Amino acid sequence: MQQAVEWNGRALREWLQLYLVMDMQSYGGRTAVEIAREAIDGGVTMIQWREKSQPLRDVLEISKQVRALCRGLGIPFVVNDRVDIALLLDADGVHVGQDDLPAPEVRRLIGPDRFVGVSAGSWEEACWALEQEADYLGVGPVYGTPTKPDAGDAIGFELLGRLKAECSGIPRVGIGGINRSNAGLVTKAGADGIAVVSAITRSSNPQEAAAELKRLIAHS
Ligand code: TZP
Ligand code: MG
Repeated sequence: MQQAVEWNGRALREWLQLYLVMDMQSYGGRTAVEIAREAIDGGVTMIQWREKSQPLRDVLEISKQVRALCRGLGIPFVVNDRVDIALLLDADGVHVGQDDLPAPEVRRLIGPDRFVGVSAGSWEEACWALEQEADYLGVGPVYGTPTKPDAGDAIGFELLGRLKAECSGIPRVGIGGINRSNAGLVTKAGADGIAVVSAITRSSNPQEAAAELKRLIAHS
């Protein structure tokens, strides 16, 4: 089996620039694989597979295709929560929330060649993730979002700013309600990049949507 991508903190910061978080839903006549392909063509720098509701045999079938696409195009592929699926797909990384397997346990399972991202919505959660030696932080929800109704209240920019000032060594990506109207503000506030679901997957043109977001963060 091919090795996972070579990674380090610097590579992670680059991959976090425009991080697409997606599930297996089709939209606008496009399959998930087509959405991923167009998004990568538009400039997406990393993909997280986050599928929580579908039967696992279907999840595996579609996620294998997205994984293969990413591998072919040199785009890192991350699995949300499911270490078993990450291992089956030979993913490059795993992303966990505060209530999922702790990062050190994830690392024990996936080995040193893959990275672990952890979600944080407060300073305390970020400190905990740092103690757990997370490789990057997903910070949010920056804005409220219907995509994840249980994400909690919007936290705004304060945590991103504080992390930049006090923990600049940890790569961090903002998530939650980010779109073309606010993307530049998130990177300006201290994020290395933005993670989005609907701004790309629910766009009538995922490639253009990704390209526009990329332009906005590049000029922030
Ligand atoms: N974690 C915090 S908010 C969120 C996740 C997975 C959903 C973000 O979705 P959208 O559509 O980009 O607001
Ligand atoms: Mg989770």
